[in-house]
Amino acid sequence: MKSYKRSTITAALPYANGPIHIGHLAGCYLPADIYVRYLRLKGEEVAFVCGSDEHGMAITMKARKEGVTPREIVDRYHEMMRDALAGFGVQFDIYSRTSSPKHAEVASNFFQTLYEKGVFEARETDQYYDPEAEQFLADRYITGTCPKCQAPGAYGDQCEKCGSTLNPTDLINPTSTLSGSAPEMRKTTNWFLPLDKLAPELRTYIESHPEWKSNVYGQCKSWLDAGDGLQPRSMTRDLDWGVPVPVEGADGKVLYVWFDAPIGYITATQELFGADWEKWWKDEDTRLVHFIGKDNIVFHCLIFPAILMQHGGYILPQDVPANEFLNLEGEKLSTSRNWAVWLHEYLAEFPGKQDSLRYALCATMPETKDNDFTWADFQQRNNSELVAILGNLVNRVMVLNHKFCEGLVPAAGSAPEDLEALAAIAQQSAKVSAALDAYRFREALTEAMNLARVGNKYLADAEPWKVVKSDPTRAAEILGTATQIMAALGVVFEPFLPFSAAKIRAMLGMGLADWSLLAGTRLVPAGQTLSEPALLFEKIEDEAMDAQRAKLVKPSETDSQPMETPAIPAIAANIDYDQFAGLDLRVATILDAIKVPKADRLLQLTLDTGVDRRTVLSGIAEHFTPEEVVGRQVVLLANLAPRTIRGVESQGMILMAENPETGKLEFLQPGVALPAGATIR
Ligand code: B3M
Ligand code: ZN
Repeated sequence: MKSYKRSTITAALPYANGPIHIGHLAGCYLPADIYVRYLRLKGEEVAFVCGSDEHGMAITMKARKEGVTPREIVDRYHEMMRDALAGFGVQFDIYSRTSSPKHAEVASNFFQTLYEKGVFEARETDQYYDPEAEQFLADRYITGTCPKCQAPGAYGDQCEKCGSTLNPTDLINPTSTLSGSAPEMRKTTNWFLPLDKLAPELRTYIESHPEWKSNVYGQCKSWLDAGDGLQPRSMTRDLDWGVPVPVEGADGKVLYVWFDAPIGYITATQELFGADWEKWWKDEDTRLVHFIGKDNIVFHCLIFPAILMQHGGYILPQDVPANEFLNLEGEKLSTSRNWAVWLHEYLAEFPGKQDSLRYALCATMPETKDNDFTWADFQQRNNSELVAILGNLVNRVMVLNHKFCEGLVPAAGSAPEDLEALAAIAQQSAKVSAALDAYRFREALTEAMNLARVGNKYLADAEPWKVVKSDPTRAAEILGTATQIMAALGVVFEPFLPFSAAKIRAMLGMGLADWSLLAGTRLVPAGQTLSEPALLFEKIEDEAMDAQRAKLVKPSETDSQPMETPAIPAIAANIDYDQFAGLDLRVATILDAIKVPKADRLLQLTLDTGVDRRTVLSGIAEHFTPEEVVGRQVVLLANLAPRTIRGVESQGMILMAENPETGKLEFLQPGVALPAGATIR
């Protein structure tokens, strides 16, 4: 591999439209921070830049939903995100923001350079325009009926019901979400980056990096190899929030957020280094690495490199170690449903336990495929690994040193078993290095923990607490050996568990961590004074985990904001009578109801159908308690094919009406009490 002098490391600029959750942390900020800390421990020159992405639809939609200005939104979340990431020890050299005047200047100049080089193709297109709101409508601002599945409420770019990708013109009965009026077609000019023409150069670039993670390389190749190849993409938008397009005749247009956001990395670097910034972006001896989530791959591997190539004078990303997605308790993380663990809440609820979450997230990091975070796994990793392995070793060494060695570091031994244990320091840290060099964070963490396991096994076998009775000199040698392993843990865990590693080093009176120490076997000098043992990790009890799981169903702060006037869904496409006649709808009585464990939305109902007794799972637990539903008459779709959910077979479906104003579900009930089994036609 080519050697390099320095590294510019970036982590994706999070949209300033909401707080940060564990998916963001595990996806890119944690791996980036681990990697940067590791490079710094090796004494390498690193710039670690990040900041808030404050432009684009993500921001304007949120502002509209809350009835405030985009500025209010980005100011609120910029601070929140910055503080949450800092709270977890993510050590950026700068955390900037893209709504700054400086960034507008840098991004604008970039655009202008490309414009003057004739890179862009101006294209006139037809676009929906809302005459009442006097605005062109971005895809997300248009809803209508999906042409594929007939579901109402599909967006201009996608139907969330059937997942189809759409164009706004595909929608049946399009409606502007800004004013509720029917949009009209108008012509507009935008500037396109001709990715189709740039494809050969991009292909050469991508194919020069077969060493990239296979999920990243594979995604790039599939974009390049797609049937119709790369398509020109507009780098400007008809929108009033963003960096104005610095071209005549572009009034009311701003730079596409994915044009300006990656340039935000460059702006941040300029803010950090002033006049000295260029070597971080223009020197062939600099390595540029982007940490991102998988949904950002095309932008960092194809579009941003295309922009950099066309500008000229810039290095290209040398690696883009993107992660896949993290799920939570078996479901996709969702901001709008509040199915998430928010970093600011974790920091408030588990003070001093940042490393527990860093550890659990690193251990379940979605490196090559989507992965699941559960509180049970978090608790188990904290209690059985951090407390029982790492914490236990450190605590034993400290307590025994104080008890038998007057609180001073004893000299390590040189018996074969001592040397073998000490050799594990270099062996394990080499494995950690190799894994980190290849962005295999989970493996790196496992190998670091294995060093603590070596230390525990060594102590358990050598039993200094017994040996001390007959041979105090030997007992001191054993403890001296174990103390060096503890010291190594204070270095090797620094990238992963920075708070705890610093405590370990402080207990031993060690200075700053330095990876080169791990090549040796004497990391702390004998005779050095130890400080008092400090608690590294605490056991986490079941109650705390139950409380976290219970929180997952609570409607979010953002969801309880007054919603936009609800859209009454349009009538779906016609079906014929036979399709209707196939439904066996019956009146049934709820005999019993219980909550389904670990499924916060489900009630398990026992029904009397007049014909039989059966079990039906119903997603109504957020709306009704079991007590509230027992005894009710309901309408049951009785001939729906049974489905097994959470190990329980559900034999039918209860019909519910959804109140469009509140989203609350209500039962359908016959106007008079009827015998169970009555048919509905
Ligand atoms: N803000 C998308 C995201 O948060 C976007 C990343 C920008 S990186 C230059 O997923
Ligand atoms: Zn659809």
